[in-house]
Amino acid sequence: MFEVEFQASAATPQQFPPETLPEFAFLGRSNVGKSSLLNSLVGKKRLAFVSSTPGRTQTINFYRVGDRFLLVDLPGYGYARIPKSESSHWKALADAYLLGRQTLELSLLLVDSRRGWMDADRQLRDYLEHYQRPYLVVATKIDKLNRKEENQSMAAMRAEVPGREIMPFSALSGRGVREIWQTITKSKTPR
Ligand SMILES: Nc1nc2c(ncn2[C@@H]2O[C@H](COP(=O)(O)OP(=O)(O)OP(=O)(O)O)[C@@H](O)[C@H]2O)c(=O)[nH]1
Ligand SMILES: [Mg+2]
Repeated sequence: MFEVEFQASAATPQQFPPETLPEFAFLGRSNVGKSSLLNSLVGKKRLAFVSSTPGRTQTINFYRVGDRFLLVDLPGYGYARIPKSESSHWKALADAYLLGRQTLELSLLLVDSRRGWMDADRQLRDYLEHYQRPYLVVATKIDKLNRKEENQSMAAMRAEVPGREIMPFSALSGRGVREIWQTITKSKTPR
């Protein structure tokens, strides 16, 4: 395994660390499970901060995996109780990162499997499509669904993005960790 280390926390684009290694970014609504996925991937329970209160991660946090790549935890969006000023801050920070970052290799767009696509997810998906940014869709908290619900939910989500793979994931059972890890490590760069 690799040594994993917290690298930087950025509240403004000026605080982004230098563009050195390829980066994999975790995007999704507040509480969808971004930090939990990141922790599962690296096998550490408490690397990225997990909270039952939505909207806790307000900065972009960078974690270095060996000398191979960075995993990047973005603040959640779409949480109704976040004031307007903060959501425009989110947008400015996310724009700077998603559009400006030269080393961004792939975004993982997380969608809660119980809810499926929500408007805020669709907006971000359209945004990534519009700017032709590569992304992988991950359906989170799949452990909360039974087999039938899972089939329905995955089918409904896939119907909106024909031809695109959606990976089911659970931080609880570890399902999907290997597939997502493989997608990251085979994605061009890692030596
Ligand atoms: N059952 C289940 N619960 C999960 C899973 N992933 C995350 N959770 C729970 O969902 C809540 C939110 O998880 P986080 O990983 O903090 O979510 P986040 O997307 O980083 O949230 P923000 O940083 O607030 O945007 C926590 O209570 C987690 O324990 C999962 O796969 N299964
Ligand atoms: Mg988080």
